[in-house]
Amino acid sequence: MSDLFSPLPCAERVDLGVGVVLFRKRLQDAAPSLLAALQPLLARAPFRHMTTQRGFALSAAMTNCGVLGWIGDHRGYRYTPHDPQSGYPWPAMPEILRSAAIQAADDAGFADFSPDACLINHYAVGARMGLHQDKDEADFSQPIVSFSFGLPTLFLWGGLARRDKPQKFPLEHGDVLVWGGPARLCFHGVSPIKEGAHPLTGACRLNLTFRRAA
Ligand code: MD6
Ligand code: FE
Repeated sequence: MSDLFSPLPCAERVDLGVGVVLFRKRLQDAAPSLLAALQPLLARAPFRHMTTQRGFALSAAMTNCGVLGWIGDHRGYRYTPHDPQSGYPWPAMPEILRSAAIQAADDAGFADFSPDACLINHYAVGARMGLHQDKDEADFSQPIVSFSFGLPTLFLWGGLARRDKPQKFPLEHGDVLVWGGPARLCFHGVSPIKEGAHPLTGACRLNLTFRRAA
């Protein structure tokens, strides 16, 4: 494996609970290469605002890469093999991203992670994501691996019931969060992005979540 992903001296592992591991700044050095790998696929499958079943637009703009992509429309949330906007298959998951996700899962204690979907979220200033569970995947035995780039946010981390009061911790540029096992169905969300500009992404936060959907 390339030493692009070797831990930085300032990188830090934080065990936030059973099945939840934060690797702070893990991707800081690799970020320019990882973000460059996104550019060609964003040209083919641009960011767009998905909607809830009732027709409300989500505030983060989204797209996907991988064999399957997550969508939301009047029929609800689900995974599809094709981008409904173009009719073409979602762009392939770049190997540099896939291998970084698998390595992070492995380091967190989830061997054999085999992602077939990567949801890419674009948060402009003010965008947020309400508390939700990731439950549209077929296989909850595999974790979710989340990469954060650009502007920071306060991540909301709740429990297995919606009423459980969420904790808040920052997710910053280069952070990796791995989420699985008994925590796989925990509620979580993203606080509104505060104004700012990041040298690599500009005035936005980007989040990639790798999943085993099928
Ligand atoms: C985000 N992430 O951080 C949205 N889900 O922008 C998620 O919803 C998420 O980061 C499951 C596991 C990790 C995540
Ligand atoms: Fe989620």
